[in-house]
Amino acid sequence: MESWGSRVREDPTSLVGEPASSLHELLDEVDEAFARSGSPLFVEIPSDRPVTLIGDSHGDWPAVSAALRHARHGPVPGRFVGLGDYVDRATWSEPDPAALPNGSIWNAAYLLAWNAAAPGEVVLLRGNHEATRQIPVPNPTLLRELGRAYPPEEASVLWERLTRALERLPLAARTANGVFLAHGGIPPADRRDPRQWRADDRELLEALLWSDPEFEHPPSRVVGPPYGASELEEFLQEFGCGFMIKGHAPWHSGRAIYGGRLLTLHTSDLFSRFGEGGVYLAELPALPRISSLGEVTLRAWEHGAWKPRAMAMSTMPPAFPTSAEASGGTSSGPVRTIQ
Ligand SMILES: [Mn+2]
Repeated sequence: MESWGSRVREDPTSLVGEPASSLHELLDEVDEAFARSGSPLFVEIPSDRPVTLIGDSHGDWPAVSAALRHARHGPVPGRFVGLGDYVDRATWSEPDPAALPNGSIWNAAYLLAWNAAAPGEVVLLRGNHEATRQIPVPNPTLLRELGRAYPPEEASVLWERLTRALERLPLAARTANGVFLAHGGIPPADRRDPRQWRADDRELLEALLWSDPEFEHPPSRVVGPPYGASELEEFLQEFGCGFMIKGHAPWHSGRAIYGGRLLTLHTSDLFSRFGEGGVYLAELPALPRISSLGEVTLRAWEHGAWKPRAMAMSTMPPAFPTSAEASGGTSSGPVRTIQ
């Protein structure tokens, strides 16, 4: 019989209604793949093929599987990178969602199955929702979703296994053509050499998985140091990169900030009304060097297709709006469009 890994890679909903043993079998394959790869904290991604990137998906397996199919169409499959936050927040509805029930489980299983089968082609970075045991997130839903899909005594065992797998994902990546990739921010100034990174370094986890650019730092976020334009610029130069692509902050999804050095993506119906509005992916061309975001194709999921979308580019980083400005409905600063 076909393995659960290959069935799930074919159809993310294969596990729906199946016993817990099916997910356990899939997680066996995932664990074997992690044992082979050694779970590095940092990944260098070749630029011999185009790279498709997705941002926070939070259980939206229809968008994720459509993005992965887009990345891998054609005779030579392109590479695919997830920027973290695959689980939790599957819906705003409580307690039983109207859409995407248990989406976190099927999304995580789908992505982990692909990563296990094609580790060099499907790369998954860790988001803050994949590190909830080190740094808790408010109102995680994965355990509740497992409790809805499986008997209670199975749900906690599966949560432990799934969480352990997600905790083995790398913290950041760099493409050979000079793009830095992480879920939230950049490493602290004294941790710029990934060979020195440690899995239990909480300050490093906060900076990479939780931090936001300072001018859009929301007052509610309490973890991770905000970073400024010059700090990012200095880091990118030191790191041999032209710009950074990340997820994490839905309020500027689809928008480039800091003079075109930082693009944020969200790939989830749940957050599609935030930022520039849309379910996004970005494509890096297979060039020896990408020096600007102008060479990156941004696409939004519209009527069953990934349509090219002009990238909004905020040129002047404004101060985070005061409550008076925010209530006056001022926008986040001058925006221009690059083609
Ligand atoms: Mn996040």
